[in-house]
Amino acid sequence: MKRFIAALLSAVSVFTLSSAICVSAEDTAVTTPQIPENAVEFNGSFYKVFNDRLCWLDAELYCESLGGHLVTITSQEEQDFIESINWQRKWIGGYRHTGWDNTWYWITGEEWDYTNWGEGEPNNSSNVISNENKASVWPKLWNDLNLNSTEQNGFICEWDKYSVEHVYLGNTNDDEEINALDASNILAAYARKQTTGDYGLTDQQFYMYDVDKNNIVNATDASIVLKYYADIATNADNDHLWYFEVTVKE
Ligand SMILES: [Ca+2]
Ligand SMILES: [Ca+2]
Ligand SMILES: [Ca+2]
Ligand SMILES: [Ca+2]
Repeated sequence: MKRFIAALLSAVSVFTLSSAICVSAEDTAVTTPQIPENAVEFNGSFYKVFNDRLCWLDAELYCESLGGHLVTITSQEEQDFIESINWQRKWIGGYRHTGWDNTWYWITGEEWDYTNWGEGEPNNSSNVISNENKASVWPKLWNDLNLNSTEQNGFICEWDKYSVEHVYLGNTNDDEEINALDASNILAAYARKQTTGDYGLTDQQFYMYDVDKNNIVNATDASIVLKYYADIATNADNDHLWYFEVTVKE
């Protein structure tokens, strides 16, 4: 199962559909899904076609501002569904990573496995504008286009299946308890950082270890854990202090 934790504590930016030229990303924080009422459900995910002519990046930022992303088409079934709701040229969430290995990726990190390119595509060129590294449906088969291409006339957002879960911030070892072991794990990560320059934590672990959300894992986080542990020990009702809700992508 594919899962990641959306950072609810992040500031949520407001993004409007007024922009026609590609502008920079100011805040791409993942936010709680705000799925439009008229989005269409398929296989647990929701989809909506937008007919606004944005550049690829602005289209992705708009989807993100609603807690979604540009559609990722990872199976023939999903492709068939997209064809059933779209009869125009639209951006989708595929891009060629020109600054890395020059191969194609989905914006969500899903496996780039299924493809549905049109004949001769991706060709990284057209008679309109070159340097094509963003994917579109054209309207069915895929075509690579330039980021700022005006050859398409909209985009498709997707919202994945989410559930809301309670997470214990400070719980470093995926059990059901916050206790002294968690504090010592936090101190160990802090010590690793001091000696090797690296916490040795995954992004998700870092999120759990950094209890006070100041982007540093250190003794303060461990001391907060110990205080909460003491509170729980002396007053069982206090364990609700540890819950916070996160949206979990399934
Ligand atoms: Ca998808
Ligand atoms: Ca092309
Ligand atoms: Ca624990
Ligand atoms: Ca911290």
